[in-house]
Amino acid sequence: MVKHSAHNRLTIGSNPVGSTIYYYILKGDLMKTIKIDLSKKLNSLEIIPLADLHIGDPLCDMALIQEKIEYIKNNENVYCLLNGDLMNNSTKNSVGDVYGEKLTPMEQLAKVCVLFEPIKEKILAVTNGNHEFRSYKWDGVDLMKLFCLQLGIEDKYANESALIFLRFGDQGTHNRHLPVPYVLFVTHGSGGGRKEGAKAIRLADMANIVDADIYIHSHTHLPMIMKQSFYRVDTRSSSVLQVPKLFINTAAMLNYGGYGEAAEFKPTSKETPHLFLDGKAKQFKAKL
Ligand SMILES: [Mn+2]
Repeated sequence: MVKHSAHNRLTIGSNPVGSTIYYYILKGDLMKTIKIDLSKKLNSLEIIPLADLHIGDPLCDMALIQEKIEYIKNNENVYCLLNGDLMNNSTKNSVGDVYGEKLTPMEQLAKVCVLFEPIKEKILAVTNGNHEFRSYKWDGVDLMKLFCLQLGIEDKYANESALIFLRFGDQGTHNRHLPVPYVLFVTHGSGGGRKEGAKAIRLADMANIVDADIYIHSHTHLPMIMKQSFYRVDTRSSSVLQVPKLFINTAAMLNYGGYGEAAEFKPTSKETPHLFLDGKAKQFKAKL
């Protein structure tokens, strides 16, 4: 029996030990949605989007990555999103310096598993980057899916983009103590364009795909925050509301040199924006 569930997956039969086998749709017309309900006691949330770590690249700033992970681990209200290119994954068939890698692809996968295991409960979503996708493209092995299976967080895996329905906090007596709802749209991003304007367009274009409160994009290695506004319609009450939309582009955790220097890219900043959500009323901002 094939049944379509609300979580974007097909449920097909049962395995011999009785638990259900899930077959995720790799390519489909449904967007991956992730529903997360956190504590009503949280007054605020700080979310660090981590992407473009490029672990395995000799220029990867491992000390900075470890510092971020420690910060997430040691602060109750700090969570993270993993938005692709965690691994550098230079392979025989890919562009990139396969001979210059500090770790083999297998060692890189093991490293990300060990690094993120202590904070696995605090990972809100995991998307694929183009560097991880190389292994799927050539050999059909999805490295980020393996990472999620290893950590037991398959529910946080998104093949491409993820639409996150996040609720936490308490809106108080006047709002029946409901949690504050936020919608985040997260994708690694793709394609080139070296100028700041082209990178900003890639980020802003996310709003053409789906209506969300916060958009998070990576890949272009330019830390950036911008805010726009939008008229959101509510068909049930036949009303329209002007709402803010926040756009975040993440930084890469790479030092300057290598491919970037050879291709005459500018040195980039390794500081990445942090997202702050309020737990009493719907308010959000990012800081860089
Ligand atoms: Mn990328």
